[in-house]
Amino acid sequence: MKIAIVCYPTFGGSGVVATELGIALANRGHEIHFITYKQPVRLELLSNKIFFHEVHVPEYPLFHYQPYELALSSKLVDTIKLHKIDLLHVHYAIPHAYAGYMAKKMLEEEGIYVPMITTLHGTDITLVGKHPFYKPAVTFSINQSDVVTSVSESLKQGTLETFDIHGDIEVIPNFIDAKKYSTSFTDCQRSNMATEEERIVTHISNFRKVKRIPDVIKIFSKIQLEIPAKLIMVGEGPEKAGAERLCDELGIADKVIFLGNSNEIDKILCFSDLFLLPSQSESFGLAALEAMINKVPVISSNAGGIPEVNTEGVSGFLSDVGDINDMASKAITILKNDSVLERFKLNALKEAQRFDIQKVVPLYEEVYERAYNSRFKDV
Ligand code: GMT
Repeated sequence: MKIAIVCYPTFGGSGVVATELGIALANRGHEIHFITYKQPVRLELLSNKIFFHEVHVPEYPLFHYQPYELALSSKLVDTIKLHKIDLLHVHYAIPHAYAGYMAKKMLEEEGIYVPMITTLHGTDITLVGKHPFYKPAVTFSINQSDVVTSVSESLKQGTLETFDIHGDIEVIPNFIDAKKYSTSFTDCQRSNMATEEERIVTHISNFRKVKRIPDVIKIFSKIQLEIPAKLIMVGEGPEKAGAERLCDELGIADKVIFLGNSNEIDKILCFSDLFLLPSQSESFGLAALEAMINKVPVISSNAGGIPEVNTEGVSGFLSDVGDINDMASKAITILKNDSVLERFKLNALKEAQRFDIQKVVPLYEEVYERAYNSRFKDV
């Protein structure tokens, strides 16, 4: 099939999922066209099955806000016509489903029917999408999608509770390529980061408020009082400067390493002993899954879809949002004993294998087949 994928090209989870999905589909013989404003960060290899089409938004002084949706929908129309695309898969409802709907309508004027699959990722629903300023447009574009998928059961329920949705929402979870991790690094370069007796605790995110970055720092601050440890903070975002200040205030700046955005997540997770994800809300928690496949147990909040990924007492522990004492004491339980840590590490890997790409990508293919075949009855 020829599939157009619209996503955010940044380090955010939805862009990562869309990119990895596109690469996996190309490996299974599909022709994939990414349409976005920048080459997606994880899309390193352009093959003869993968194409990237950049959306340009010309600057015009009259506009206070440059109309990205307009440029995206025009680009979709041109690309779909030129490459005879069979279907459109948009990741993140805002504004992609909206622009996708406009493109569909423009194409229908020319007798071309392209089904649209919309995948809901989380903040497009839980944070941004439900804002009254966006809600009618988001509801409309979800309802106009031919198939809607969500990355967790929790996000599906949240969407049905928040919006007036007419059709079904299918849950297709985030996934991970377990094969990629089956040969573990022999040299994790752990010694660059910590001494032998120190445990390494890691957090990876885009440092937005929803990630509760101060909780990460405070949890670690309690851990390091009991166990020699280092904290590795990976990512960039609005909460980073405050986090650095908090480390100074707590007197732990020498134990916390801020690495910024990284394309070497697997190497970092390779030497990590524990992953912290105390988010306020999290539709799935792809970062936790990436940790787990790298044998890193997870201490997380029990928000949103995280319990569907991190299994209590098996791959890690879950606490109520903001309960940093509980999270710290559970982290210490895992970290203080070598054999306990080893057990959690192996369990984390086993739990992550539930989401292997080989199991999940065919679910998207089934959806594509169904949407594609429905075009005859819908026109
Ligand atoms: O978590 C983020 O801030 C990035 C965000 C995104 O939309 O790119 O991630 C969301 O989508 C991921 C992929 O489906 C999920 O694994 C994340 O849990 C979800 N983030 C939130 O719900 C906060």
